Amino acid sequence: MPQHSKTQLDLQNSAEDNGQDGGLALDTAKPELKRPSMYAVVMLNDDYTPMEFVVEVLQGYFAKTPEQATRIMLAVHHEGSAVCAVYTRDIAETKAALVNQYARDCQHPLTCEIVPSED
Ligand code: TYC
Repeated sequence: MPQHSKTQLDLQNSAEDNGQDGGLALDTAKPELKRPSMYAVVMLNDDYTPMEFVVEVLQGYFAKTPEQATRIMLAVHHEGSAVCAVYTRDIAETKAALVNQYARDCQHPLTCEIVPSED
C-alpha cells in the first residue's frame, strides 16, 4: 500500500482489479488503427501527346526511372490506360491535378484520373 493517500489512478487501478468500479466506464479508448483508403492515379492514352512528354511527366511527377517511365508510357499507349502510382486520396488528387495542369499548360491532351484502389 502506498504511503500517500489514494490518487485517482490508485482508485482506478484498484477498481479495475476488483471489479468495484460502481458501474463507471473506466476502459481506456481503443486506438484508431484503420488504414486510409487508397487511390490509383491512372494515366489515359490519347493520339497527340508525344511519347517523350509522357515519359518526362512520369519521371518528374511520379519519381519513375527512365526505364519504368517508358514501360508505363507504352502500357498506356497499347492498352489505353495504366496505373502510375497509388496514394492516399489527397495526394492522388493533387498529383492528377498537377499533371493535368502541366499537360494543359504545354498544350497536350494528356490526362490522369484517380480511381479507388484496394491496396
Ligand atoms: N499515344 C501517344 C502517341 O502515339 C502516346 C501517349 C502515351 C499519349 C501515353 C498519352 O498517356 C499517354 N503519341
